[in-house]
Amino acid sequence: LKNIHLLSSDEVELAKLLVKEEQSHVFLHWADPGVDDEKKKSFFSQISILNGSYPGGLISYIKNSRRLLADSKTGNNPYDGFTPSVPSGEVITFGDDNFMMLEAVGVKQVCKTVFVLVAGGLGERLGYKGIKLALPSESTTGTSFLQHYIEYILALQDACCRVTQETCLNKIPLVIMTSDDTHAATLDLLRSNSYFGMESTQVKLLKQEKVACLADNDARLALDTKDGYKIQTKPHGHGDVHALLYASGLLSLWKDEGFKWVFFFQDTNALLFKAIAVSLGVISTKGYHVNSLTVPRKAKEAIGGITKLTHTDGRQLVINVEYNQLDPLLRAAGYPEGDVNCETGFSPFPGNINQLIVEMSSYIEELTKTKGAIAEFVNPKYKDSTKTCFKSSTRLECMMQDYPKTLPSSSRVGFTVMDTWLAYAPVKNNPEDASKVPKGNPYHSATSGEMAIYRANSLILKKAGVKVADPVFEMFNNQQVEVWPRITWHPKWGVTFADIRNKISGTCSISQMSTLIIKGKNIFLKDLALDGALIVNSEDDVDDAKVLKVEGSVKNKGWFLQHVDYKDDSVREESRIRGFKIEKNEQFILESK
Ligand code: UGB
Repeated sequence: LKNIHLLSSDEVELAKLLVKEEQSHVFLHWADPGVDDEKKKSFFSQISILNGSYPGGLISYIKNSRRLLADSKTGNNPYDGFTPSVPSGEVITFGDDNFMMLEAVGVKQVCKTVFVLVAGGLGERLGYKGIKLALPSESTTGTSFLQHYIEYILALQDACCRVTQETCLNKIPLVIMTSDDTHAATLDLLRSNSYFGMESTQVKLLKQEKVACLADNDARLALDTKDGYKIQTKPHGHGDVHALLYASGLLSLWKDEGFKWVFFFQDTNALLFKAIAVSLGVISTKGYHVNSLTVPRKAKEAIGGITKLTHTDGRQLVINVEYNQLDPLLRAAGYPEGDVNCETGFSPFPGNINQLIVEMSSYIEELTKTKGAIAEFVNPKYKDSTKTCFKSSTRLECMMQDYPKTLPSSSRVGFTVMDTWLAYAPVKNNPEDASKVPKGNPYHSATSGEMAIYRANSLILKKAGVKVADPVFEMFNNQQVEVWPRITWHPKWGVTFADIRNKISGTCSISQMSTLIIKGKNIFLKDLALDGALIVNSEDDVDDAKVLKVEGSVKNKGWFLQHVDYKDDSVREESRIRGFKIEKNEQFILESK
């Protein structure tokens, strides 16, 4: 009360509400007026951010925390009353007739799609010093994840305009959710690279705020131990993206401009755009409100499992059950072995890859009801089995894939299962942790993420008729990986399989030691026999009619993967975390003039 004159009337109201919610401990130690006044003001600046960025405000956050902490203490299972079973979805086989049909339908939907990238995570498991979006997705060109994503979106936009015979009036919007940990570096990466060719107005950054930490089961806010005028905060999770989109007011504007779909994706999966057209084909032909993209999942793999849940009261929903919850849920439901592989060698529950497509109108309708609030959870680490004290403060969390949890049961929530090699190879684990994943499970490291790009591109060209040599096995950073020829192309060369197939003719072959980098759009491979390194560059951005034919035999000493030790500080971190760098011996460069 002695300090009341320092506060605005809104702040006084909020302070009263906090005291009523048993949070007076955050004020009790305040010094007399005249001492630490600036700190007191900044305390309220922080409080007003925490209050404004949570749907329903800080008081709702405290009430929700108390409820979830009580559930956690009594061991209430959020899945009580639900029986899990294996759902059925649309299974896609790359390159077959159904795939080609869906891809052709889907590519026409691209210019009606808003792309939303969640990139607020610090990437603690990877331990890379920079933001993950700045990490090269592969080493032959050094293209960063963000550059790769933007170039894909632009190429998709171009492909859509070509097939619909329209010049799209709307440039595809790209929203990037950042956080205090990633915002400045993301903006800097965009600005210093001229938005990688995208118009700056196409890109919208929405910054998520952290949430208050909780000190005990009564949801008392945790004060910073060094600065008593600060609340400890931690990330709330990728589920914030829905509340931020709702609060931005952008959804209705996009709907009015004719956008129909919102596609959510995460920060380090270089393969994800290879299946985007086909996934849009699925949602538009099936009339789903939500299409969740999945891949076959190894039991206990650290990705959620898409599960059908049937409640004793008859309710049913198809939803992601996070990896740490799937095993206990199955055991409790009478599967004594829990999360195990079935006869296919995979878990029967398809793996969530956090790529979701939602239909715009129903999405806006739902967010208008919920304001974007997503089902939350709390995961306190207790000191002992009495569950009365925490080892360290905790907070509520939420996940973007939980969006369907609040949808009415009439909603059509579907999922699409795609080949892992085509759609999913994230970079999440540091070399040491990756080398310890159970045998047969994916590493999800920078090494495996890069090798997956070469494998996917090799398999796509193989399917298009090119004789691509088989891979060899090699160990990098204690991870055994398949090494295919290092084939990369700029997305404008081909964003659909139909496009790519049209650019290959005759008898083409690529040996295992080869590197092929295709940088232009109108490049056609005919009777190419490659045994070495070949870089093809055409200036078709300047002259669309320009065509470059790549024919005949190319043989040279090529490029090699030179092993590096991840502990060797003299090597760049970007190379160390994958366990190799590229040694360029000899290459042939073909350019259209
Ligand atoms: N992210 C944010 O933008 N904000 C945050 O507060 C946190 C993260 P992680 P996670 O596909 O492999 C998810 O940490 O959460 C962004 C699914 O829940 O890499 O452990 C972050 O920048 C899981 O079901 O993943 O696991 C990144 O882009 C499974 O699908 C994204 O959110 C798993 O991803 C994911 O964050 C997976």
